[in-house]
Amino acid sequence: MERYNPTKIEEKWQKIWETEQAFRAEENGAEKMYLAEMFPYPSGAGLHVGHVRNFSIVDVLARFYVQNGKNVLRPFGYDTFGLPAENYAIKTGISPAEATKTNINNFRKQAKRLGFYIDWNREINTSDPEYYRWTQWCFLQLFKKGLAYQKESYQWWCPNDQTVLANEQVENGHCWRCGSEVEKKKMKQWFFKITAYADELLDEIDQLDWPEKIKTMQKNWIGRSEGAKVKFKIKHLPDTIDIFTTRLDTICGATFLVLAPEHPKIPDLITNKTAEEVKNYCAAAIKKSEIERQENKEKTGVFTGSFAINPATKEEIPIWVSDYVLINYGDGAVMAVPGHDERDFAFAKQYHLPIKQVISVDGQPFDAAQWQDWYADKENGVLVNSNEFNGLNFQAAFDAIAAKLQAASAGEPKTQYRLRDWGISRQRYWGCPVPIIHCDTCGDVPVPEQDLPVVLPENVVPDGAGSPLAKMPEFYETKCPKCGGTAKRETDTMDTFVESSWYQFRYMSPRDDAHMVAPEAAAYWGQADQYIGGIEHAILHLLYARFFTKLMNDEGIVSVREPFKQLLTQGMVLAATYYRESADGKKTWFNPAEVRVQTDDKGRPVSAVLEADGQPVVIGGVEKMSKSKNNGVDPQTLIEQY
Ligand code: RRW
Ligand code: ZN
Repeated sequence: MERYNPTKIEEKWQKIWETEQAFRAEENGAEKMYLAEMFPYPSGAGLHVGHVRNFSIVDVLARFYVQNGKNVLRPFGYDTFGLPAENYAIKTGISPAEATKTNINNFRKQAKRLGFYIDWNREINTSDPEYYRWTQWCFLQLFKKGLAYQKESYQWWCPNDQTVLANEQVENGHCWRCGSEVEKKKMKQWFFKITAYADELLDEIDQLDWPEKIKTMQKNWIGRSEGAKVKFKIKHLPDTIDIFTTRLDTICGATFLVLAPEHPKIPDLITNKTAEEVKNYCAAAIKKSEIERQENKEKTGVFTGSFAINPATKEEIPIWVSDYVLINYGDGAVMAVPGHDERDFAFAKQYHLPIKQVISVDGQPFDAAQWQDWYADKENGVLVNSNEFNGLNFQAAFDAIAAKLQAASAGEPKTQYRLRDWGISRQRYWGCPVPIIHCDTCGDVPVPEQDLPVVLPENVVPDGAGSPLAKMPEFYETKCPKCGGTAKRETDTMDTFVESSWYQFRYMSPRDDAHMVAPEAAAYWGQADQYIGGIEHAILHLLYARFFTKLMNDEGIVSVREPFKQLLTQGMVLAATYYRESADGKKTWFNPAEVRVQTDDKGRPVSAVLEADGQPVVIGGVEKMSKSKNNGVDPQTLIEQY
């Protein structure tokens, strides 16, 4: 019998699919089915088998639903802005725009060769000005509502390269590029106010047909906690230190305060005697990463020299500084309750600060020599050593103490989130320009809508040292749209995740030059019925896409409040490993493409030989594709073979 020969058959059909536009989707009133994968960064290496697996799952579904009479939309596009493309340009000297073109052509060719069910009329590329003009337009709507704003925040800064570094570009406190020691620098950055949607983003998770694991990850990321805000009066000043706590019941056991080294009130608290030590401590702490600071190591800290008044006990308690407190959680200050919080306990031990028991569980003896897990028990404890609150359980104590503080204007119940506003500024070239003009007279002026897009100059090869845009007067020199005076264009570009937050809607009307999304198309396609992609995007991308959907729905652009009805996440692609071992135990790994495998009648591998010499190799385990095991497979080889 003749074997199925794909190379003989596929070419003919792929031509027919192309000329007849067989996979074209139209808004035709039939029952729709919108399927999408997480669109690729088109790298120079071509499609990875991980891409092929991801896109094949979508493909199978598309063909299945077509056979079932659904009107299937399966678009495709490229996520082209970002650091990898910029770094590739720095390395090769080829402009990102140029490299992107080549890479897209290659990706498209490979996707067509795979015969994917794709409506090629809807192809998008996020670095195309016709695409990102709508990202800019959306930014302007957010700016008008105060949902896009500028704020000072700490950034990693390389003093040698004069550039901001992303967290992942800092290696042990040194610049990944030049090796110089990096600094934290306070800089004005653009933010999207995702926290304004924290409650909705959290509450609607339960309605999604998504894997439970992903839903939990999103919930934890948003991290809502109910607690209270408390004002501790500073003893020698008409001012307070504000803290957030989820354990207001333990306030009578707060024996000291701890501030983050970045806390803005530290300069008011230091004394002649403590100033130098505190300043040195803060300067060193600010250089550490958050991860380093949160590690379970010996606590360090320094006394400011000042005291605060505990509003529940009226006791004077010392104000300390320690790097285990982070500036961007809560108010960058905690009331330390060493009797009932493990980290505060460790800190109190280290510096011989008083440890006071205020919760008792079943009369068990409290031992300040060693931490016990039940000290943190919120369910079973009642208050002791807490004056009029003695004997109350958690909730009763919380309510009574909150009422007392509220009456004295010293605190109130508060909901706090782990989620922070989304910093979208990048002092980088290869991204969507922020459409703002800075005028000395008028302040931050939005670029008028009719002047969009603010086009990113394309013939630029970045050198990695600072933003090229900030060095291009032909880009930043401009006139103020309000007063006509000399003004400066914003040179920050946006985080790549901004583009990928709304592309699933642009697919609905990719060539519309009057709308971000055409209203009829938005109404018909609604949301993606099924979205498929890697687990690495479980938190940020999916959260940002959900946030943008809510923004766009509030603007009346789309008809839904969630972007993806159903979600399928994929993990790693695995492959067989093959090796030979030399006498001294050194292993040499062979790529599956170089190996011929003999199988038994059930198709199970029994032995393998190297094609090159016909000699046996050992069949190793099936493992995650990696360079070290040499088991990566170029999809091109597989396409040709199968
Ligand atoms: N452009 C972004 C992106 O991740 C997506 C935006 C929506 C933010 C496994 C999958 C392995 C990846 C190895 C290798 C994602 C892979 C899709 C791989 C696009 C997977 C790619 N672009 N899953 N993928 N290489 O080009 O998870 O075991 O990096 O769903 O392909 O990946 S991307
Ligand atoms: Zn002006």
